Amino acid sequence: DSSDITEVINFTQSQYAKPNPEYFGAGKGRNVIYLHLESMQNFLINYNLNGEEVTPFLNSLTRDSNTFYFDNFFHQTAQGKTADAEFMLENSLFGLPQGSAFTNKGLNTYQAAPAILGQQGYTSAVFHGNTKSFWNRDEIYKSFGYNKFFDSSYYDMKPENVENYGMKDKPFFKESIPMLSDLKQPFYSKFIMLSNHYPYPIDEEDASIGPHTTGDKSVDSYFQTARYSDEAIKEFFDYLKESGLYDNSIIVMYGDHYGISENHNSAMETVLGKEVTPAVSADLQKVPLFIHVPGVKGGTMHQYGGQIDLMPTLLHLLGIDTKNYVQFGTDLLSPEHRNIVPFRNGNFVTPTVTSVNEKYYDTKTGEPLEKTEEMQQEREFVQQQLQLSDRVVNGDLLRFYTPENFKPVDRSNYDYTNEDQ
Ligand code: GP9
Ligand code: MN
Repeated sequence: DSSDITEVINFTQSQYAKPNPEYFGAGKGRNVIYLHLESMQNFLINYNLNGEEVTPFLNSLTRDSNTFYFDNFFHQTAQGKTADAEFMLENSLFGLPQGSAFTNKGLNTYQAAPAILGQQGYTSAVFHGNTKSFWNRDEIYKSFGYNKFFDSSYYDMKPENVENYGMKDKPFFKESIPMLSDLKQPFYSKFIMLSNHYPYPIDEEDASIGPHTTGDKSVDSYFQTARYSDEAIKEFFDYLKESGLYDNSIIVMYGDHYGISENHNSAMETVLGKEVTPAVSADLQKVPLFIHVPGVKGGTMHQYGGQIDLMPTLLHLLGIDTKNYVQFGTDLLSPEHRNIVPFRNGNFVTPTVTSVNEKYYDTKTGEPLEKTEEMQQEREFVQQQLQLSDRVVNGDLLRFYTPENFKPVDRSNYDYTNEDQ
């Protein structure tokens, strides 16, 4: 009931990290373009396979003068995989410990980014080359206030354009550009990629590097599909530059979750050339995060954070203070950002401590550590954060709280029927 939401608000208010004046509003009024980098893990960045870069374009962005590259950024997903990643970045709420909030909590009240920005004059849209009901997207996007959802019915799904779950990334981006250009600006948009998805099948003509040689089939081809996706992103950037959108858009790229599960640890030992200890395994949950902001000097950022932190980071760049919203993450660019990354199972990582199944390791060396009082407090903080987030989602508690200057979303205003079908 409403006393539960009071406890939540007290917690999130006490965690609030106020914006860094250097970056607050630095991207005000810009379009937002999210690229959901399917299954992209951070170890691919600057990885060398037989003397070749796997992701040369993403690698080049680590050196781009208007791009932040975060090299200690983690996915925090559980069973909901892609859907959990989306849920966190639209709401700064954690996904559920079991199942997926997308599937089970689609009708809840949310104060999601598309709705917040919609009330500031933004048009919002998702682009994805799979059928709209997958992960219950066509329902929960209404609760988030997404104006448009371009699913596979908007794309030419001829056999040569399709692989695995849907559109291949290259034709997907190519066909998306006219639809993106038609949106009223400023827009808030998200492109959910697909080609780099387990078990990483790839047509021979799309493979521009050879497979890895671990002997584990899906691990080996992962490098080829990642290269294909990297090339597709480069092409997309070229389209954005040609259309003039590039100079007026914040582009955020994030890996959604691991691509290689723990079932493939022995192949990963070959890939990394070292043993996959518990601390290395936690480190493997790093995913790339890039934020391109026109006119803002970027660089490689070492703060520790996760997907829960993306929404406040973005809103602050757009000049929207998050203080009155119920958000469990904090702005990565704020000096008050808390360098602790909770995983959905209660494990966590800080710059010094990695906690796995109630054992503790040195984050830098992987050596076991004696548990201290501080570690215990961090563990309790993580538990509390996860539990309070779950209470919000399971109890649909945002029904009981409407932030100042926010109008609740009316789901009946949204409909994703493709009129041309
Ligand atoms: C499906 C796609 C994949 O539409 O987004 O979801 P995942 O299997 O990665 O959760
Ligand atoms: Mn995914």
